[in-house]
Amino acid sequence: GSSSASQIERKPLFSSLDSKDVSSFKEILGDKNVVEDEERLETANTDWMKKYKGSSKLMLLPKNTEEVSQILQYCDSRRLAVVPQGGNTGLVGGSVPVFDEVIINVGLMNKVLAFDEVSGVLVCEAGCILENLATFLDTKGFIMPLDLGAKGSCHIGGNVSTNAGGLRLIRYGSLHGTVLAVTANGNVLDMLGTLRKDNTGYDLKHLFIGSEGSLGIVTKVSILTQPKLSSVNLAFIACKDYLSCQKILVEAKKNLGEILSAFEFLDNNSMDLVLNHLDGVRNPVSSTENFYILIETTGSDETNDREKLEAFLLKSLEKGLVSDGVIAQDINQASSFWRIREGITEALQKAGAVYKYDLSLPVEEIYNIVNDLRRRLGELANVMGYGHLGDGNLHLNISAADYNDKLIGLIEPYVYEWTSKHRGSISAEHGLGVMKANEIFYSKSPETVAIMASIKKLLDPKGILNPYKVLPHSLFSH
Ligand code: FAD
Ligand code: 2HG
Ligand code: ZN
Repeated sequence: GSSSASQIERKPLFSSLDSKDVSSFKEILGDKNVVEDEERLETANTDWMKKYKGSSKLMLLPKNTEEVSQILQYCDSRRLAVVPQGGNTGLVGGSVPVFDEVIINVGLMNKVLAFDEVSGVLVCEAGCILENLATFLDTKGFIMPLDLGAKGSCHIGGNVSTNAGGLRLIRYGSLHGTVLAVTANGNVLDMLGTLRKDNTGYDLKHLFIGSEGSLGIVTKVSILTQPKLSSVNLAFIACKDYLSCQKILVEAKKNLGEILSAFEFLDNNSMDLVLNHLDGVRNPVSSTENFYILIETTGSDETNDREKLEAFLLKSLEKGLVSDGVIAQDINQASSFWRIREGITEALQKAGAVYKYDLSLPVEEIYNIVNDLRRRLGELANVMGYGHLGDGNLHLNISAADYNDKLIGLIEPYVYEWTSKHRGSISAEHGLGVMKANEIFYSKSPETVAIMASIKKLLDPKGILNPYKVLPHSLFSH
């Protein structure tokens, strides 16, 4: 288990589930959607990394907003703690119970409710799987404004609740810009607008975007999608040093700006890991280098866009910024390039124990922390750096044979202090979950956290929504 999660104690003020509760839930949801089956609970109690494990005895599967509202009212009256769960792909232990919290999974709420082909606004239920939405939109000639490696399992409600970033943020911005509204519960708050502009008071939906299930359950989402453009190109390039990576980023923004749709990087340790642990993957460029970059462009002028990317690559080669590079010839080759970048998380999982950090840092500092940590850990672990370079987001991953206190002691608080010193964020896109709830002060001032705690108390006075997550436990001792 993880060291920080195992130091938490169950709050005695929460009730324990009894048979009367189970009958009440069955009355609300019907027998079938009140899950007590041990095997299904084992899966739902365990996170994607198999690092965090709860001991919930019950999972509830509501079919609509009204049912969610009834369950939450019941839990609130009984002071039963709950954990909202989506696709359970979160990487900070936020989506599984810490103790015996009732799991509420909105996976049955998976209908598209409306799509407007003029505005591109999609309205759907929170349990829709991201990839299914993308497939639906494809038939209409549109794309989702976000894309991530977990698309086959993660829910749009989970994406909104974590304010997931991913591979397209550089182009379409964060969900704070694209999600038009969410409906959250306890009391049903209907914020499901489809307007692009609406300045009538505080925009409360933003509180729910990225709140990780601590303020309410998102049941519906309305999101601005983008027209699917005809020309998508992808370059995979190799670079000798980190300084060149930075220069390529600056050049790419300058020369490809209006068509740039992704700028991702990985170091050679990450590449090695993927080559060793995933089947059918090979290095697209002939040479082994210290860094690899993926540059994707999306535009509407097929000849011009491709020539532009080719010219960019050529110029970068001439300038010596790039030592080798290829442009994908077709969709299959493009997906094989993406497989390398998107497969790192899976490869890490196969390689052993993973210590995962998700940092925002000034771009020029990003690789310094990787080098510093490598020096610090020496032979004890394999340190990998990769991520969304175009957004200043480093995924710092440390792979070792097992989880042990010695290693944790060398990594934390070192990584958090380093990040804080450079005014970075200790969670760029994955959230705080249970892993970093107590570390929030490395990135937020006490005054800010105090206001967050007041908002939490206002919307969830009994603290039943996803306890032990997001905010420090010390703030909610009673
Ligand atoms: P879960 O994991 O089930 O839940 C995540 C959090 O949201 C929990 O705190 C949970 O309580 C809460 N929650 C879920 N649904 C609801 C709801 N309906 N209402 C209220 N709260 C809810 N993340 C990125 O940002 N960018 C990436 O590029 C990225 N790539 C990934 C690649 C892989 C291979 C994997 C395994 C994960 C990746 N992630 C990434 C992390 C994860 O996929 C995202 O955080 C995703 O948004 C979580 O969605 P989910 O439906 O699985 O939510
Ligand atoms: C990604 O960008 C995800 O691949 C996962 O955010 C990162 O596993 C990680 O650290
Ligand atoms: Zn990421």
